[in-house]
Amino acid sequence: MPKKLTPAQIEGYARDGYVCPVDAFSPERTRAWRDRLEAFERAQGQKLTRGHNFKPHLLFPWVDEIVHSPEVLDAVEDLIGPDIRLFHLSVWPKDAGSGAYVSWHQDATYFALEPACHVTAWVALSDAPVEAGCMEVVPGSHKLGQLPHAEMQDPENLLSRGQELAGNFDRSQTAFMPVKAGQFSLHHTHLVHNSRPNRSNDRRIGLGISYIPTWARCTSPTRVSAMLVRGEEKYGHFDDERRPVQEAGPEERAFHAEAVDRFRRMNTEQTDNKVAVVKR
Ligand SMILES: O=C(O)CCC(=O)C(=O)O
Repeated sequence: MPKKLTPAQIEGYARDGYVCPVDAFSPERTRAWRDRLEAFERAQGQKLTRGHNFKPHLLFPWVDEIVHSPEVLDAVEDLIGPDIRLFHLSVWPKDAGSGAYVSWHQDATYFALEPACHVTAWVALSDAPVEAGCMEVVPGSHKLGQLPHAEMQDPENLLSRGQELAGNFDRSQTAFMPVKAGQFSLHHTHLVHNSRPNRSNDRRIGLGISYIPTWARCTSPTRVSAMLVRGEEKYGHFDDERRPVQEAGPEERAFHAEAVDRFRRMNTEQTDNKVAVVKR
């Protein structure tokens, strides 16, 4: 018996590689989280964007609340079972009218997960309609397995390595995944997807939370950390992550820096799926 998703949504995920939208949080609760994020950015004098957007669940108790929430985890459990680790989390902000975009890619490309079974819950902290550059996907492409990627050196591309699907991949049949603040979408790690620049009047902000079953492992030489968020741990494939207590306190910052460093090292060790580096 599924905990949150309908049988049709579970079938849709198996067939198409995504589910969208799923209701989760009230507009008020979601707005309060956005306000916390933007207050932190103002205090730091820096926006959480490319280069500063990894693993905020280790810094902010309010992000910890989202990643442990039954509203999200019940749906994730319906897809990958009851024993769940949070493998990675990126904040995806696009200012209104900016050129920021995300190139066509598959999430699995630099994750070294065996098997490639992770699911990303993209939780909207602001409305993300089509004009704001919500995600766009190629339905069913998750069945193709890992495809080769090139790396594009383009500062507007929010992907940390500028990775982009190589070759002439057929993108004539795509679907958008618009979500309202407080809703989320789910997508498979091999689903081909991108997102275009934000042409709306508001900032578009989402948290891409990547969950894995605890039995999945990371094959990279660098051992990475991942947070047990539900169920039991029997495998020891990851080092545990510390839950934040104080907002961006000294212990939180130190743990976060070490975890991000290890994650980036693991990332750069993945060269198998890369075909070229291209300047734009
Ligand atoms: O936020 C976006 O536009 C892209 C997010 C993404 O690529 C992901 O969550 O895997």
